Amino acid sequence: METTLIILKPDAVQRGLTGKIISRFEDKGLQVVGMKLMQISQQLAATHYEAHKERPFYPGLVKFMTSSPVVVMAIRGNGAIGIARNMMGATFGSKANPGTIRGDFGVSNSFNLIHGSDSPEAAERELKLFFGAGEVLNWSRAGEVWVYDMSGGKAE
Ligand code: IDP
Ligand code: MG
Repeated sequence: METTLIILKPDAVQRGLTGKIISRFEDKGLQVVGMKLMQISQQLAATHYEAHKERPFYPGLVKFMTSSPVVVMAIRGNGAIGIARNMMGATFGSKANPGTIRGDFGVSNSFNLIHGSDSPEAAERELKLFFGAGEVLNWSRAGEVWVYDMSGGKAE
């Protein structure tokens, strides 16, 4: 099972879209194992986006991400990192396909509603940045056996 970091960005919270977006992950069958509303500090935004430090959009990105509360989520499932990225769609709503979160809920070339880790290495790093010890819960879903085929002893 993979766990990925999802951030519902300030525009998603301000536009009242968090419930709809969370529902998409639940409907898909992915499991929410961590979730909180928080305001991202300058320091945390800088660390999280350090790979983009030299990009022209970086100052605006940090300003946007720290401007208003976000919802951070840890989401788990087989292949959860790639599944979540596909559900998010292309980086901007103007280009993202219908049926994706960015494609269905946004039109901007800057505000884009959601972040998702793009690799197992990124997920591990980012989950540690946003969740402290004990904030990601290993809990059993009652309906797990109808989400995955468990007959072979593992989730398929
Ligand atoms: P991703 O979120 O789809 O992985 P990245 O290219 O990794 O996209 O960029 C990280 C974030 O930086 C984007 O989600 C978006 O918020 C912001 N960003 C990327 N490119 C631009 C741009 O050209 N203008 C404004 N913001 C941008
Ligand atoms: Mg990225």
